[in-house]
Amino acid sequence: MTKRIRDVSVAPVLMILAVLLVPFAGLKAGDIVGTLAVAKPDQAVVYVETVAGTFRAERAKMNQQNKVFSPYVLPVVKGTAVEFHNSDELQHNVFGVGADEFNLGNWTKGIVREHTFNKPGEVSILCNVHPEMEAYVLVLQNPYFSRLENDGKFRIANVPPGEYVVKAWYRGKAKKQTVKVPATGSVTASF
Ligand SMILES: [Cu+2]
Repeated sequence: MTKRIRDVSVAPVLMILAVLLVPFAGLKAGDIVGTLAVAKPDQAVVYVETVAGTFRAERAKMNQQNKVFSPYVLPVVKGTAVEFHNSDELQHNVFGVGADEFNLGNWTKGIVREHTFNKPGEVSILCNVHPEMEAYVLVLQNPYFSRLENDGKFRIANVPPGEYVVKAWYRGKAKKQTVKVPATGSVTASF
C-alpha cells in the first residue's frame, strides 16, 4: 500500500520532467568555424553539402551596378526566387548557364526581373551585353552556409550535431572536408 502511494506520487513529477526536457534535446547544435586564406574573401562561400530535413527558401537579390554583378556569389536554398536589378543607365541582360539555364532578356534601369532556382548546383550568371560581367548563384540544399569576414574567417552557426561534408567554394572551385559537429560548442574546418 505504501509502495503504491509512492509510485503514484512520483509519476506526475517524472512526466513534468520529461515534458520540460524533451524540447531541449532538439535544440542541441554546434558551429562550424574556420578561416579561408583567399585573395578576395567576398568571393567565397563555405557551406554544408547535405543536412537532414527540408528547408524554406527565402527571396534573394542580385544587382547590376557599374557593369558589375553584386554580390559576386549568391548562396541560396533550392526554390529561392532571385530578383535581378539593373541600377545602371544602360541596358543589361541576365542569363544563366550551368546547373540551371535561362535567359531573362534585356532591360533598363529600375526594372526588376526574377528567376526561381529549383535545380541544385552552380549557376554562372552572365550578361550578353557586357561579356566581362560574371557572377554565380550557388543553389544549395540547406541554409547552413557562411560568407567570409574580411580576414577570411567563417562561422556556420547552429548546425544539428552529426558528421557532414563541408565545402569551401571560391571563384568556381571547391575544396571539401568532413567534420563532426558536436552537440554544443564548435568544430574547426581547416581548408
Ligand atoms: Cu551588362
